[in-house]
Amino acid sequence: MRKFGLLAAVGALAMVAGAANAQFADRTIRVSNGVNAEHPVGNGVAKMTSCLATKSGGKMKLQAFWGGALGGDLQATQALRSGTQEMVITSTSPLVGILSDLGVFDLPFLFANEKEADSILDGAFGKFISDKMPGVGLVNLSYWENGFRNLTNSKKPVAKVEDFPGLKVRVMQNNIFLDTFKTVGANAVPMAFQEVFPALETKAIDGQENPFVTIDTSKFYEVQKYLSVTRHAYTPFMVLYSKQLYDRLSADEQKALVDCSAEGQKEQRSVSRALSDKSLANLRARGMAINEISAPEQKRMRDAVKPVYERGAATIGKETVDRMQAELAKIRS
Ligand code: KDG
Repeated sequence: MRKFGLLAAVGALAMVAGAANAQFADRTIRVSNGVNAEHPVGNGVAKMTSCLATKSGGKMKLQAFWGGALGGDLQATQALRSGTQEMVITSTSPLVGILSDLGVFDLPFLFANEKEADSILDGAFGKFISDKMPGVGLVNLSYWENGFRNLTNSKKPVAKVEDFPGLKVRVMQNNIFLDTFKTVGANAVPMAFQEVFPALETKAIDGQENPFVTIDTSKFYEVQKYLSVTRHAYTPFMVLYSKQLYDRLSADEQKALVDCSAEGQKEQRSVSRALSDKSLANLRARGMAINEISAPEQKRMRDAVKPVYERGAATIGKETVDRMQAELAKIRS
């Protein structure tokens, strides 16, 4: 036993010494997000924080700001580009004004399931998009999961295409989402995430769309009656770092950020998927009227929004859309 204890002590010393030899400076890294700390992004940030502490000997710390405290996704991302903030975990959708290719992820009914999403994001296509980020002043450390989006509203169940007209639905500030909801006849209203709850509460809008986990942790059940399981889009999160601040880090610090964001990704996706069914059950328990969409009606919805792909390619870029379609065809073959 004594020998084992001695070995463990030597191992721990080596690890601390290893961290001490590596180039790490004392840093507090501000990271913001639009959701609340209870969202699985909180689990991912906690994992990333402990990973950085281990790798840097306690020198690299994350300071998390929740609920859009440092501004919405787009505003925080612009702060990264100007070098006034280190990190943001943001949906890709509000960033299409910075890099229009990101709109590819917003194409309606693009992914069938999380497995496809992971294969695309963690494979060649995800790298193709990440490689474009330094050109707009950003470094994508990894993709985390926002998830499959579903429609909520305060007026009626939505079970078929004909139920959308007349609904005032908030969407992210994104041309593809605007086109999708306008194409099915809804009155689509672009809005930053932080404005959604008050707008629902005052009935300035009838509905919004988000994954179950976000609807649950943002307490939309307090101001929404109907939940329709549309799964109309899958939104990734990007774990973005300011390129100008990233370039000032040592190679060891950069590697620690990339490796620990990958650790955070595993944790965040796992918690997001484990929590999704629990969130749906909680939304039901909170009194939401929940309806599925029948297979024939799902097909009618998909057919109705097919023109969004062609119109979207004009802004996303045909090469990017074609590359995505080719990658998906490979995965599905
Ligand atoms: O920061 C990320 C959140 O804002 C995220 O929930 C964005 O899905 C989103 C929405 O609907 O704006």
